[in-house]
Amino acid sequence: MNEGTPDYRDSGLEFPADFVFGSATAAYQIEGAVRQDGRGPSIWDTFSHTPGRVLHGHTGDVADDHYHRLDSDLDLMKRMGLESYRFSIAWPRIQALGSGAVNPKGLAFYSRLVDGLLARGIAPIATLYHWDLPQALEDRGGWTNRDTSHRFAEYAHHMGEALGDRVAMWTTLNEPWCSAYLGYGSGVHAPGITSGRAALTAVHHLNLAHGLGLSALRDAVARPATQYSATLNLHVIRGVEDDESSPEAIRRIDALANRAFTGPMLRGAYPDDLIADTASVTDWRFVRPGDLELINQPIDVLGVNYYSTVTVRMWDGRTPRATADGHGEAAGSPWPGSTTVDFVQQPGPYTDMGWNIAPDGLEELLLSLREKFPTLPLMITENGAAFPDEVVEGRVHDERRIDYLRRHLTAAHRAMQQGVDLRGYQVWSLMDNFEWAYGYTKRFGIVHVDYDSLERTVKDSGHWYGELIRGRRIPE
Ligand code: IFM
Repeated sequence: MNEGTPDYRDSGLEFPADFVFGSATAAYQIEGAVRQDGRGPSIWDTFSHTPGRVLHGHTGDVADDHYHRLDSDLDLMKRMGLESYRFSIAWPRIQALGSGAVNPKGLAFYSRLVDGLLARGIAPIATLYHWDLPQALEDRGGWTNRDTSHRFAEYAHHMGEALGDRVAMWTTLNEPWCSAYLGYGSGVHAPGITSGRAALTAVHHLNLAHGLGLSALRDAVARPATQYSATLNLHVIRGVEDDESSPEAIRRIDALANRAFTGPMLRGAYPDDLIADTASVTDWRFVRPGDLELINQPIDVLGVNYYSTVTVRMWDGRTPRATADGHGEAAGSPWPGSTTVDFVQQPGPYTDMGWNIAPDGLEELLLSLREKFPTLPLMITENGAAFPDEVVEGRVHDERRIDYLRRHLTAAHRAMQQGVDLRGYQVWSLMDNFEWAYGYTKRFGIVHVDYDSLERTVKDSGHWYGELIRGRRIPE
């Protein structure tokens, strides 16, 4: 590889012995069994059953039927050689209405999952919230209601008590950006609300839930080696060459997408420019005295989800706007107070999501996090690509996914060589699954799922990843 202009297609690069290679999923995307064993409805059940919300009317009712195939899925992970498995817990399985007594059958499922992982030598990484809010809480305002943050802390405490002796690493929230801005701003995700004010209120209550949840977990867990984290989908934002408006657009999107979370969580303050940019939308009076101290809890690792970059400029109101920002046709805007930022089509190649493949963005992100938070260890908690894979004579030849993974692992390795304290990498995703508003039309798995028979087939990328884990180096 030429050091001047890396193409990131490297092989042979070695990873340290304690670097954890695994893969990730989320409850609603794989479990199915949505009405079984006392699980209550979540906002994604409601949303997906509302006509027009999800492509082809797909729902998570069956998904990968992981709930019923737990043991064989665990065996599959073991055969693939995974060292960790990042899963999420469906809050409505634990508390059907989002509060009150816990459902023993819900707990039993996750307890069996954690035991099954440990028995196979796979470290459990548990996410408490990956978007499936109990519908009963949404009926009282969801993340726009401060009480939801307190209910989340109660749920976190229950989970810490139940699984805290065995879970290696806890993550409070997955991608609160999506929960807040896509759920309450653009409305392309559940609960489908389109209000800038609601989105910013949700941002704060999600941050508060993170802080309260982390404290509640720590109180409940006695295991000294346990690690605590949050997972953010930080945006890598680029400007349009020679466009004078780009720096302003970059600053605005950085404030909304990145610093709205890293500010309170890691520095104990919302950025002044974020408050100013959104002044026409809200006065932020939902931030009460003492909240920022509650949110600013120490974490052991920051989870980083990375897929692609965005390129922005300010829209002048006259010329036609460029493209949307890769999150589907939005009725509302996911950018409260900055709706005139224009998201420009980026150079390819692209994945099946239309997202540009940019491993340099991952290297840049990891380096910039090290610069901003020098003592904070990082873990890539999601990275991967959707392609339209097919099983042909029992095999899935997903060369493009292997290429994507190779290039992003090369980027991660390069960042580590430059001093980034990166602890692990979790491929998104273990298996094809319900891709939210896109239903089952986008395949991210390193394992193929036939949605008629639910048969699993390890893709070539899954075999390649297994080889990487065994050798601790990027294979040919
Ligand atoms: O499928 C999602 C996941 O739930 C959260 N991060 C991004 C993935 C791909 O869109």
